[in-house]
Amino acid sequence: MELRAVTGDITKLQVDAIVNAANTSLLGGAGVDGAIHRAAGPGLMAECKTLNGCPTGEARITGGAAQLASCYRSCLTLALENGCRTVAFPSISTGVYHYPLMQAAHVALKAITDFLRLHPQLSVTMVCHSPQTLHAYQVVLNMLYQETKPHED
Ligand code: AR6
Repeated sequence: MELRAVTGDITKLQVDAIVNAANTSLLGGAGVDGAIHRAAGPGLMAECKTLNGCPTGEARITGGAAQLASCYRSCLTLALENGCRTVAFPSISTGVYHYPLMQAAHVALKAITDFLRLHPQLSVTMVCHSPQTLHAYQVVLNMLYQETKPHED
């Protein structure tokens, strides 16, 4: 099991799946969604048009994928079902949607950690696009790690 937070551009990661933070139409937007569509080219939009949107809290997978906790779990479930072992997430909902960063980090990392306990073959990277985002995810990662560490008397 591996869970880490790094800074960078999610479109540049060598992983089996990257997760987008799209709206319910799945038909493109700004932020990480725009970056992923620019990197993927027009084929991704063509595929998204066939999906008929995605309700909040669910996930969809394309060739090139809250209810925030459910959204992370849905993504990881889909990744597993599709044979992906390494998955990169952006900080979903904390850009255009303005979900409070620390709360989003806590929801995301708790959901991912719980999932990875059951599926330790998965390796997850949180790709943080700004120093503030990376800081929030590192603080929460440390906090969760302290909570789960066995007590030393
Ligand atoms: N790699 C990693 N993270 C990135 C990248 C990148 N290349 N580019 C931006 N981010 P946002 P949301 C970060 O706004 O809040 C769109 O219009 C960004 O700095 O992309 O879930 C959709 O179509 C922030 O930390 O997603 C929806 O309508 C994080 O990704 C709506 O915005 C998420 O910011 C979704 O809003």
